Amino acid sequence: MNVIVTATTPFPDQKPGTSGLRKKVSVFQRPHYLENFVQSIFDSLEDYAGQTLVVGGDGRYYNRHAIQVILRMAAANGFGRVLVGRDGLLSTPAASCVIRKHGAFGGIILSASHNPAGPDGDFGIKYNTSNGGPAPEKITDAIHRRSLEIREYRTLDSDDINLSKTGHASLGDMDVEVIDPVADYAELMETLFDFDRIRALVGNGRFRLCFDAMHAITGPYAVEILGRRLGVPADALINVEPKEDFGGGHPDPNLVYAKQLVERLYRDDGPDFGAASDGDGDRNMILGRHCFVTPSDSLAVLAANARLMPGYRDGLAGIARSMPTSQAADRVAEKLGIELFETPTGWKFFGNLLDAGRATLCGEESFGTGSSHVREKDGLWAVLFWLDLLAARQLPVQEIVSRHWAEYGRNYYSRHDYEGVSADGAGELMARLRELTGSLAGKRYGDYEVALSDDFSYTDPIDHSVSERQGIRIVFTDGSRIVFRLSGTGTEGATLRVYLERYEPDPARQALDAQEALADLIGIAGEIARIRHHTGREAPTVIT
Ligand code: G16
Repeated sequence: MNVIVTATTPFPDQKPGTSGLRKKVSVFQRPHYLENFVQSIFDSLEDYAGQTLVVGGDGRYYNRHAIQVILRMAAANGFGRVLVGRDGLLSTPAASCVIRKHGAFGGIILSASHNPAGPDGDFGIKYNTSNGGPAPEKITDAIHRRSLEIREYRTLDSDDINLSKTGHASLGDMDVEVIDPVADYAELMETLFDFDRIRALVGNGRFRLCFDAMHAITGPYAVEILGRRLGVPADALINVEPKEDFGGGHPDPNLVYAKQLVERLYRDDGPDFGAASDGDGDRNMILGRHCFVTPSDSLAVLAANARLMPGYRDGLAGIARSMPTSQAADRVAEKLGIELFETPTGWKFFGNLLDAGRATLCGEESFGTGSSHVREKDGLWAVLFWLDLLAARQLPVQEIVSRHWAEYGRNYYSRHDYEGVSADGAGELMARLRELTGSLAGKRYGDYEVALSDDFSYTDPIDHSVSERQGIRIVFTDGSRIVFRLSGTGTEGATLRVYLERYEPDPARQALDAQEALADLIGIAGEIARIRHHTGREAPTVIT
């Protein structure tokens, strides 16, 4: 085996964010940049000689090149086997599934999630551990520390491997197995949901749906699972051909970026059910005709109905949600008499709870829902869950949601994003809020009185690790909340996120438009944080 040791110097900016290292493609293309980070990952791990690594990505621009670099470096660093998706493809939840199913040591996932792709777009890389989940902070911190002192990396002098066909190849002493990226995942989905029941709904001649893969990774998964295994007609699956630049789009399944799908669902003759997934297949958006289900409500509805699904027939151990996610799921947990966990933003914080069997369903306002079946959020899983739910309850989406609100109350919810603002301005805004937190309790703003305000800190109930400064919370006496935090996934300037929530128990007052219902809180948020002053923006860039 011809190992080459290359001298290098550290880059100062390789600190993983909310979900791995995300940068512009041009940054990753700088000489040694990718190699430094990959070697820093390997250097932060122990005892992996001869072990199995899973590698795959969302197929965006630079995926092909990066996979070959990682394969060579994995061989040179002593891994025994790599499982890699055909054409270098693996959705994020499928990668998690493959790591778990094949007992791999860990995995490297190449994705910048929903961020645009192409030579001028974004790229990303993250490490997942043997439980299939994103590396916890302990490991990402170690990777970062290593990246600041790295002096050399190891690679092989060898040609690219042909990844276009499943089968085996050798790279030095390492076995490379090219696997079907969909098979293991599809098999797992069949154990969780009643495919016969979904097939009957989809084929009943009345029910119509539309799934939008946004030219990203879920295309092949949707074609196999929704199309071939469940009988969804081909014209109901749109943008299913994965493209390196996602067709020039922004594969973020929300009301702004999944425009084509939203327009279809808001037509009077639109489909009964609509859904979209993101660049790497872990996010989802759920729509009914003339109806958008917020991710927070989706988590609550799925939790309340979980026992209808074969995979969750025995009930849920607990529910976990990120702090900024609405408290809708809390009410379901209370009624079910199960634990509810409030974690910082980032799927990695659910890992310990899932591993310990304390939580079964998890969800985040950022269009992420998932369960203990893997250790990532899972877009297509959520779509199948909803389809099986519609099949079991035989009600329209809107009706399921309004009956849920009537029973539990409605948590009006919205997130306002100020994207690409100046990092200095956003930093000042947060610093000022942090100073204010101590003095806000008891203050009145119109009808609202502040009950509590702090910078959220989380102590993991399993390993007792502490994560501080996870977002400013302003909680009012009626349970309404405003949360401020800076995104940890952007690649340009800063993105300020403002999360707004108001609880309405009265069914007669649950049909307002969310922005209308939250108007007072939106005004209060602007006033307390002086958003216009610090960001120079009159309005948010994206409202979801
Ligand atoms: C990632 C994380 C999520 C997080 C989201 C938004 O999702 O896995 O846990 O909620 O980013 O994070 P932020 O608000 O810091 O931008 P994804 O789909 O981008 O991998």
